[in-house]
Amino acid sequence: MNKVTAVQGPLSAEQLAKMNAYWRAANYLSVGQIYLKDNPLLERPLTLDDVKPRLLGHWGTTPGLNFLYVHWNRLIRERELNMLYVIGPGHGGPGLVANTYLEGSYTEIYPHIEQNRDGIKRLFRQFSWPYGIPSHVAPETPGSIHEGGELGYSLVHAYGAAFDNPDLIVACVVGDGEAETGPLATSWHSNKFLNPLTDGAVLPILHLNGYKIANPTILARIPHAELENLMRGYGYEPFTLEGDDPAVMHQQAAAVFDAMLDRIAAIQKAAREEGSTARPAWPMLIMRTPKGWTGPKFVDGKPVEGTWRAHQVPLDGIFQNPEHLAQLDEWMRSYKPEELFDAKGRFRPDLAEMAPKGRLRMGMNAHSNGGLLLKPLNVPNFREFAVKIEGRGQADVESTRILGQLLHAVMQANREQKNFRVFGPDETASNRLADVITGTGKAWMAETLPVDENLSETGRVMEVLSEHMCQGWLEGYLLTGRHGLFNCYEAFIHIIDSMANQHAKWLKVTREIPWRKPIASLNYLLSSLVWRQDHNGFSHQDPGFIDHLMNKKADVVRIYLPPDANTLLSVADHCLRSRNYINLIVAGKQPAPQWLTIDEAVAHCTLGLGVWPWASDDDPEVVMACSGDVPTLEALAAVCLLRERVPDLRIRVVNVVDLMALQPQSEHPHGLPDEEFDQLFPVGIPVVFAFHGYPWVIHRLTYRRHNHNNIHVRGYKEEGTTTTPFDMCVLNNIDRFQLALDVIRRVPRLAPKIDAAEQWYSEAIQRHKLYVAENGDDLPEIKEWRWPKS
Ligand SMILES: Cc1ncc(C[n+]2csc(CCOP(=O)(O)OP(=O)(O)O)c2C)c(N)n1
Ligand SMILES: [Mg+2]
Repeated sequence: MNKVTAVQGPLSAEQLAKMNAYWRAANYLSVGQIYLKDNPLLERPLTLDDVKPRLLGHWGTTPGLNFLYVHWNRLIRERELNMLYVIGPGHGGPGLVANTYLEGSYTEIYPHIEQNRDGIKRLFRQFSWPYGIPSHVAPETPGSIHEGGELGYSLVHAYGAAFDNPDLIVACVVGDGEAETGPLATSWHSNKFLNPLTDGAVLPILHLNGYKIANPTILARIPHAELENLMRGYGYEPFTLEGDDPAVMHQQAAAVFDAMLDRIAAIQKAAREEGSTARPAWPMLIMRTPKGWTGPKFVDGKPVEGTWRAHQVPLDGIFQNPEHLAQLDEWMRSYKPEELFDAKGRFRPDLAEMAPKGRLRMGMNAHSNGGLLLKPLNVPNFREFAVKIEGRGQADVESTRILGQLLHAVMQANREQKNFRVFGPDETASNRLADVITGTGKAWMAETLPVDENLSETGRVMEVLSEHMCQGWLEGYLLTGRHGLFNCYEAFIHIIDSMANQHAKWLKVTREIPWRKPIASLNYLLSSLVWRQDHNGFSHQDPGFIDHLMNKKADVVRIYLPPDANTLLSVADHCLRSRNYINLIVAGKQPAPQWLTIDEAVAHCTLGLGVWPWASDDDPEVVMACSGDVPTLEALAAVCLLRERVPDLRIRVVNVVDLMALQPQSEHPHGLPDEEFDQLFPVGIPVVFAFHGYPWVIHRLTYRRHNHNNIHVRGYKEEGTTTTPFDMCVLNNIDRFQLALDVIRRVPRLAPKIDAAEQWYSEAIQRHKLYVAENGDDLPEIKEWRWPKS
């Protein structure tokens, strides 16, 4: 392995030998991280005292990743490439740490990891060590925008990074196991959205090491021609690199990468200089190398290199088995560390100089620390789009349509700096955001027909029926310093629950890493909501993404339920300008009454929740709380019913826009101080709360509040079908009659009225049910109900 004989190819003999030495150094440092806590340069025979007590890490994927790093370094230097390296199998963390150390980035960012023996010792010791660094490519790893812990998102992140970055090349390793995941399988189609004129390039490498943890991979066990055809079918031009002899492989790799980069350059030239608008077949590489390449070939008589057994720690049980210790010693010495590091432990200068310099080093690429490049989004004055309120609740407006107008203006205002995109799974128009498409177009590099509308090679709205792709593209886009918004049907956003988890984790950790600069927030707009699935029914009814996000760190998540268009504008403006959050905005698209003037909306959103004085009495006996547009409508209608039935009842209406304000301040930065909460919801006063989502969300948020025992919540309780909007409320007991009855039941002095109220409730619901069954629509008095004009 170490004796690299000259083989014909683009590399000179010296270059080949040095590249191989560099690769040996990266592999040596990778193995060292997994195993050693001392004796970093193997200056004495290994003893058990040198070995970590817990061997935690993944070797199998690492030598392949290291091999590519060395080759990217050559190409970056020779071609002055601006290159980002995205690693799908992020469990190959030791490799990325090793390489960023060798190129000097690591020491620059973490000066205590010096370029000497002590530094290497610390480098080894910190890996997978309590309070050290994670075993995966993580936010702590320089050069990374991708954790890779949860497999499946590498390619979509790579594309997200490449959009609107015409000078960037994103080399992306896809694990052959990772390639079996749903998100990755669909991500190949991203090439139908990448424009060589205005976007950068993605260079996918399918790392066909043949195995996952315990099984072969599908793509390694189909005929090579079938695999090539699969890639051709996805629209790529497949190249292949196969073998295990380093000398041959370095030459072949250099030749194949030269060819692939020439191909990328030709595609870009055709688009940028020759006016070609054709969708190109971008090159991709199938790299067939052994799993655990250069590691132990056999352990305890069983084959390891080139098999699934190489996945994690090929030699375990070192403390029980002296033979394994000897084998580790032999394996590590096979890289000849004494030839790679000088007596002080410094990487040999003639090898070190093979790395690119400054920002060209992949560990230092500014795109991997997107906050460095982040330009603030130009957000035009949202007040210009305000809905005029002439009488509360009188006009019906589609709130998201108003937001669409703002988003359109945002798109125009950032046309020059090209750093804003809107993503959605085929529902942007359905969610009434069509204005953002007008004049902007939807990105589309595939075929178009005369019947198509608004498809454009330079479109900035990204629509694909894959929530995974929308989410992944947006993440890649944000992590490289841009802005965006993901609009989705409420029920189906759950498809990316897990991706949202991972992004939340990334944000949580980066907040604690000083050199990671803040990035734009990930903004979700959920529309097509649970309450208004008139034609779609039960399958489309699920407000549970709120519950899901609530589990995340309070520092990271914000959840807003604007009740009308003006509050939606104010919330959206705030979210688009924010940093390092996941903002969830839940807002309806159906025509709905409008409540607040724009000034009131801004004031209300600033507080997050508050009394609506125009609907409230002084010295309340009951609080009618509401959050979400439909619950707000029902709560206000209930207030009117109560004023008719119990004219002397004193009611306070509190609306909640910022859900997190309900939590105590100790739990969330937006939490309302207890004294203020007690003023809104006085101790001893019953609260009837109409909530957009699952009712226990409100209990969870308020359980430490003094008045919690008096908070009674109505919300979605998993009752649904294809029915009328008001019947949905009735089915889930959040309708105005139920809320009014709840109030009568809860206010002590109204106890004598309960029987009559229950009778009244039954009659009202019966009348409603009969009418709906007969007419297929809601009662006119329900549909046409308006807040009384003052
Ligand atoms: C979504 C997901 N499912 C399962 C795992 C557990 N896991 C970690 S590594 C691995 C095998 C990965 O195989 P491959 O992508 O081929 O990577 P490599 O062979 O390069 O290690 C699995 C299943 C995971 N990390 N993510
Ligand atoms: Mg594999």
